[in-house]
Amino acid sequence: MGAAAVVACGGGGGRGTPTTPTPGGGASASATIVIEASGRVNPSTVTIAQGGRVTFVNRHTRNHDMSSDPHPTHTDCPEMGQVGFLAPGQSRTSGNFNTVRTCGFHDHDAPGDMGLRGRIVIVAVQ
Ligand SMILES: [Cu+2]
Repeated sequence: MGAAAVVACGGGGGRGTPTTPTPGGGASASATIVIEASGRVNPSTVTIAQGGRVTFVNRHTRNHDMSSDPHPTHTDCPEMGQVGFLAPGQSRTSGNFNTVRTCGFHDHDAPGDMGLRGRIVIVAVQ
C-alpha cells in the first residue's frame, strides 16, 4: 500500500492525445476501404493492428482526395498523406499506422460529405 507512483497526465495541449490501447484480438494487419460507385466509403470504419496499413480504392466516377482529419490541416495521422488524390479507378495505400489511436479521414474536396468520412482504428498488437 505504498504510495503509487502515478504519472499525471499533464497538459491539455493542442496535440492529439492517444486513445486508450485496446486489446488487438483479431485485428487484421491491413484493411481496404472502397469509395463505392455511390460515392460513399465502405466500410466507413476499419480496425487494424498497430503497424498496419489501409488501402483506399476509388470506384466512383470522380476524383477524391482522401486526407487525415482535421480539415484542412490534416495533421492527426500523417500516414494518410500517402493516400491523397485518387482518380477514378485508382487505389493507394497509406503508410504504416504505428500509433495506437483512431484516425478520422475525409475527402479534402468535400469535407462536409459524411458519406466520405470515416475512421481507422489502430489497436495494439498483443
Ligand atoms: Cu481536408
